[in-house]
Amino acid sequence: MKKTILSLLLLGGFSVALKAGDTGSTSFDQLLSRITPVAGDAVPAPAVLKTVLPPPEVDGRYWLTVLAADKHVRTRLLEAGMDIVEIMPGKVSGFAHANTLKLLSLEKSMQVESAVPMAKYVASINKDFPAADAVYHNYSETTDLLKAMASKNSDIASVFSIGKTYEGRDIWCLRINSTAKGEAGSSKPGALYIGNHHAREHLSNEVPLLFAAWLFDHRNDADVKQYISTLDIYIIPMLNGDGAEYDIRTGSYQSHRKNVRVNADKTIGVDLNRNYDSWWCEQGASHSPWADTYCGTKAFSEPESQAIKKFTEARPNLKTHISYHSFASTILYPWGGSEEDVADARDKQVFINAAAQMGVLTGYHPEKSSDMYVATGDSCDWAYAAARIFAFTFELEGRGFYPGAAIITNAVQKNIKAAVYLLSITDNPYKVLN
Ligand code: 0X9
Ligand code: ZN
Repeated sequence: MKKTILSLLLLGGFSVALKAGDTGSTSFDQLLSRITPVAGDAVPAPAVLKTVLPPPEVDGRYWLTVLAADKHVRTRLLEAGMDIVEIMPGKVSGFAHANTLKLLSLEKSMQVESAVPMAKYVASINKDFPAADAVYHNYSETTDLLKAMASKNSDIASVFSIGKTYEGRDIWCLRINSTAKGEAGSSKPGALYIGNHHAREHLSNEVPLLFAAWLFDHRNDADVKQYISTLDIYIIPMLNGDGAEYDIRTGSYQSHRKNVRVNADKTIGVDLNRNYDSWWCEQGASHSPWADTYCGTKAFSEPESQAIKKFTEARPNLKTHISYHSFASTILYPWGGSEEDVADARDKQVFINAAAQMGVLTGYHPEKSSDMYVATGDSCDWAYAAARIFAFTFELEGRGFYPGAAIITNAVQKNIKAAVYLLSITDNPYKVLN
């Protein structure tokens, strides 16, 4: 038989479509109304792809579809170096290096149906949440919503980038302040909410993002109005946009925790919550690049943690902070990197009292961070040590990193109460001692 390459199908451009029911609304109630409970077990099916893909820029492979009538052909394909991922009637698809493609094109009995360069393949596949979790906001949807909210509330809100991620995405910050916009300084007491240090903890983006939507909807309530006019409120819902996108880019979750730095050994990622300069990499962290708790080559080696450092140091008015993670239903306070309590007895009591109160509001368990485990280099230890910010790690609820869409409404509603409580003490956290 003649050497046959039936077709080389190169996929063209790919654009992210609005999800069904997405009206572009910024209203909190409408955003929540898009969330329909998922019946049964909300944890999605196992990943279809068996391989965790490296980012396209470090990959010289193709996504191939090759005619394969039976297991014997499949065996030959494996011998030619193909990584078979999907077996379909009469054909298979999978990854293959350029050399494998060359071998197959010389082999008369092999018929390559399509060969898509890796970069195009990665750009073309689903690149979004699995359908059941479509209400979660990916990077572009998060960006769009932040900008839409700021533009609809331009008298009190602005959006600016605090820096770029490893892959060059903007790290967006929504600011709510009735007098200062963008990066302009303010002497009003500041509250900072950050989500998504960890890529797979997608609920940790939803909570601060929808808290922002709620604040705008309730901007005329007496208490909210007062916070907006007297405080400097910052919301950075998706710190690790690269990781969040990496986690969903195949349409099946990749359980990715870290950012997407390509390490010296070609493994992917640094754990951003081990990369801050607070007893960096002494305990509960790893120097091994392949480890999920890899602390990086030095403190603040990563653009994402550097951006938070720069942001925080430029704003001495910051008083309170929540860093959202998932999942343990806990509210954690320093120290996390030491079994000691914070040295200042008043500060310690502020942490205990405020965490207890937010525990009542959420049903989460308040405790010292290191009571969960000792881990150095986390963001909240650093924020308190470097700037005396009353910084809390919230481990949101869920039975896993992918708790499904149905969990969002409840998680957001209870966390709004705690987030508003934090605003209520931001002018003077010590009032919780009274
Ligand atoms: O390990 C972490 O970074 C956080 N848990 S997670 O499952 N979201 O990864 C907890 C951080 C709490 N801080 C310390 N114990 N130091
Ligand atoms: Zn986390």
